[in-house]
Amino acid sequence: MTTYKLTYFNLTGLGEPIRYLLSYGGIKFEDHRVSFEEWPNIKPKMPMGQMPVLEIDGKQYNQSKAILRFLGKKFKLYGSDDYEALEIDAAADNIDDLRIAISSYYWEEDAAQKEKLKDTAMKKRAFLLEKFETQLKKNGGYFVKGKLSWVDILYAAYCDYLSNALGFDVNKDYPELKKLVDKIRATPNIKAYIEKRPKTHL
Ligand SMILES: N[C@@H](CCC(=O)N[C@@H](CS)C(=O)NCC(=O)O)C(=O)O
Repeated sequence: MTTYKLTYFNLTGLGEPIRYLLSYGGIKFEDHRVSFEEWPNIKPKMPMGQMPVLEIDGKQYNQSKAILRFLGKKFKLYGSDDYEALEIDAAADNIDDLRIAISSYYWEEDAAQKEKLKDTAMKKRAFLLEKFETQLKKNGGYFVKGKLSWVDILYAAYCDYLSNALGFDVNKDYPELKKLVDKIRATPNIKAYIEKRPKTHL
């Protein structure tokens, strides 16, 4: 039997979409969570010195989006043709633009710079979520072509991180996005994972 081991910090972040997707696909995996104290010893053992890393039968694979695409193909969640796959990829990059803006603000330590980055992140959120909300309305409640794809799962999984970083529900005032996230979190395998995962601040 193929074995899967995901190594990431004890956070949602970039690891969580992979955890959601593996759970969705009914794949049992070792959820290896590394503490910040352990990380310096583990870093040199990672292919690019970063996480998440998914080991499949002992072979390490890095880059979260590459892993999501691989799993998306495996679970038939990557559109019906190359054009749909292109739209799914674009949606994932649009969502990443939001994550990067919020993440840069959250991790900034200089108070003045943090204020500036907060303003940028809030503007980016308003702009992008308006666009995503319209996209979902046009696509029957999903990002692409009225059906579930890995990018919907990516978004739902990122919302844990984004909401915690902002200190409020990132989808507040965006009912279509909220509905999508609730629907994905209610999927039986993902719901079971959420119920058993460790509670983390981010
Ligand atoms: N593009 C990479 C980014 C990976 C990344 O930035 N990982 C961060 C955690 S979210 C990390 O390992 N940071 C610790 C370090 O760089 O030492 C991906 O999507 O997997």
